[in-house]
Amino acid sequence: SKPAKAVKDVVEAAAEKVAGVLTPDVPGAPGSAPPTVEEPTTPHDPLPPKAEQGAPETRTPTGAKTDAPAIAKGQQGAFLTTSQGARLRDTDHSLKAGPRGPILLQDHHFREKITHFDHERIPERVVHARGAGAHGLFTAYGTAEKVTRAGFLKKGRETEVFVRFSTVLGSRGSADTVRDTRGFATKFYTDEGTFDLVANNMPVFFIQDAIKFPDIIHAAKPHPDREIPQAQSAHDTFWDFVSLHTEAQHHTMWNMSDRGIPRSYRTMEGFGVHTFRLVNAADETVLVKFHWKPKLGVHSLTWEEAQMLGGIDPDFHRRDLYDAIEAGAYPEWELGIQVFPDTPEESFAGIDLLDPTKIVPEELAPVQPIGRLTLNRTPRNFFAETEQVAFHLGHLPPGIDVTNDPLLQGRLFSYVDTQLTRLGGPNFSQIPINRPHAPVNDMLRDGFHQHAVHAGVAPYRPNSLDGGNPFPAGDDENAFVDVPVTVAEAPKVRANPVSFDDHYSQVRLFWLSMSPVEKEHIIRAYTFELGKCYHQAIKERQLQSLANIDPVLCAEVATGLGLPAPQPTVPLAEVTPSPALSQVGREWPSDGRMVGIVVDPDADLDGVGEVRRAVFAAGMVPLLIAPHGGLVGDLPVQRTFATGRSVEFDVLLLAAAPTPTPDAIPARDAKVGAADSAAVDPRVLLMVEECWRHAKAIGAWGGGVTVLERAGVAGTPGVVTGDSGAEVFTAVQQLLAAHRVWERFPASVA
Ligand code: HDE
Repeated sequence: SKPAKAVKDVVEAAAEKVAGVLTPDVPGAPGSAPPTVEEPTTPHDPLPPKAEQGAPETRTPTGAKTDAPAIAKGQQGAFLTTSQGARLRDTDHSLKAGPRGPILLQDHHFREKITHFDHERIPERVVHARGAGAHGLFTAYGTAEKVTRAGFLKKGRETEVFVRFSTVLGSRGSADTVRDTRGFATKFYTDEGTFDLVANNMPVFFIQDAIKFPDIIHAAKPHPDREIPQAQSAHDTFWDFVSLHTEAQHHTMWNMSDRGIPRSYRTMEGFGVHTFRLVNAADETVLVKFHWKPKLGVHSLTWEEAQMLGGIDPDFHRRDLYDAIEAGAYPEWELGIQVFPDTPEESFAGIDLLDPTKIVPEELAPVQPIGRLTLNRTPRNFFAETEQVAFHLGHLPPGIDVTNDPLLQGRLFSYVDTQLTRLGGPNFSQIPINRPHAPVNDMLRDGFHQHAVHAGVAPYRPNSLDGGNPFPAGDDENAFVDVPVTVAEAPKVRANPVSFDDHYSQVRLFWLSMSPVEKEHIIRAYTFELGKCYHQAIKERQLQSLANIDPVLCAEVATGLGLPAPQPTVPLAEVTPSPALSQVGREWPSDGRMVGIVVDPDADLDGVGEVRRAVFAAGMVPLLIAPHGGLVGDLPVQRTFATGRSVEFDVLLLAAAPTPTPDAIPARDAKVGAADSAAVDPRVLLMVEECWRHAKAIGAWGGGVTVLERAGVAGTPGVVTGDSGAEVFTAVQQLLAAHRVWERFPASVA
């Protein structure tokens, strides 16, 4: 037929055209000679060495040095496009068969948009799911040079870091201020390979052997049937486990202490927990424990503040970290090491250094500062950085090695393994936040989410085809050192050393190192948590552990629970308290603190302005609290009586006695709307009451003095008045050195 002939003509014409394009000397082209296949008889010339092998970028796109616009922005250009770069006319309506018809399968934009959204979430971390991260810089003092060859610890060296703080038990969306251990994981992007110091804010752990980790976590996570309680240890399964598995008692007491409810990530210490082994240039070794010491001091919330914040501001710690960094108040820590001789016993002053339930008191082995960490940049994208960052204890540069601590050994397996599920495969080190800043020259290939376009044909050793590359580093080429530690000839066993059997002496040491007010908090925490348990046998069993730690502690908690206090079943340990463990009774710096200032248009606004300037000059943050937003006089208001609550301030200053506004909730004794000119806004009274109860310094001048009187706190400890704001601020600043007005907390134990 005619159409069939037309098709034939078109096909023939096209074939001619193609034949013309293909030149005859191209093998296989029409008219070319048949190819000859020769077996190679001589080796190829080796390919030139390839240091990088087209491996992943060695800089993180979020690092300061790569702020190229294309990377800095998620989007490029003005117009909305598909993921393939085709511009889109409409992203608000799906493609339908008529305005009232069903959506067409054909709508590629709809499907791409919804499919991508459907897969936006990855599994949260099995522990430490809730976290906050920040970038920073580590500067070495050089004081560790004698004990380690690690280049980033040489004097003056600066290394970029990323830190992720976290709680342990809660899900990604849980509250920040729950009673829990905090993670403090630091990635040092050193030029000799990444070093991850995956630490906690407590120096001991619940278990001595990694094989028990699923047990403690299953016990502490919400109950499997109802999935409650969230982010808490105050429930039966947790106390069931720790009362049966008494090596957990030391860590448990740290959690019950004020360390379990930090004031801020900025006011937490960090601890590597395990003992590590450092190797110097002469291959000499020492054993060390890592410590982070916060510049702002070690501070905690009160339990009531922590509970209130869970509702008022569940993001309290995350917000605090980001606000501080973005305001230029960069949080700082000193990294320090306790150094011990590397003897075959691996112990110091009778303390087994391989037992992660034990500390070495700082009084016996001082923490020697080796460098300073400054956090100076918040993440640009939470998911890309904070969520996708992957830490691993085995990320070690030359000069830092591990020990046989059985908890550490197990962690060396777990951290890579968990990323396979969480980050979807073995190439997670190519994710920008995880990319080393040192050149990468591995022979790892392919796998899910492979982003590198590796060159070369021989990712194996030995090879001749890639010129023998890459080569193992020789003795003088700074390779990682596996210290050839002698492993004692011993039978293969599932057992612990005998020294691991002491579960109580260091808990007693911790308890006896606390000030009376800290002891009181510990008693209340145990009483609260056990009071939340339903099973009598669990409470009784935990009381038995407390009896073995200290009879006074046990008796106080037993009274609170309405149970008899048992007698100890082990002799009480003779211990020397370690004052370094206490947060009370020391002089702390006051910078970084939040100063709430209650004002209204009748306040002494010149005085308030002066105080604001003084607060800034002292490195603290002034927050004006007023009946309404906007300005009071020419001063900017940060909080209103509706948005501000006492819990975010370390100090409360009152420059006015604001009368109630119509939106005020009636307080017990306030007559809202009454013609009582002395009536103070009940929310301001509540603020004063709460600050007083939480032992915070309170100051007032001018109209503010009336509020103190109405709240009934005038003249009590830590409540100051004066003729001017400046005078009052100076007085409260002095009170801040103790963090809180501790004498307001009654302590029943000495
Ligand atoms: Fe972890 N831990 N852990 N841990 N850990 C994880 O790794 C694990 C332990 C710590 O912000 C997981 O990537 C085992 C001690 C921090 O991303 C997982 C054992 C210390 C973080 C894991 C321990 C820590 C983790 C979950 C017992 C303090 C958060 C997600 C042997 C020194 C890191 C992940 C971040 C996270 C395993 C005990 C600190 C499952 C098996 C002791 C700060 O791999």
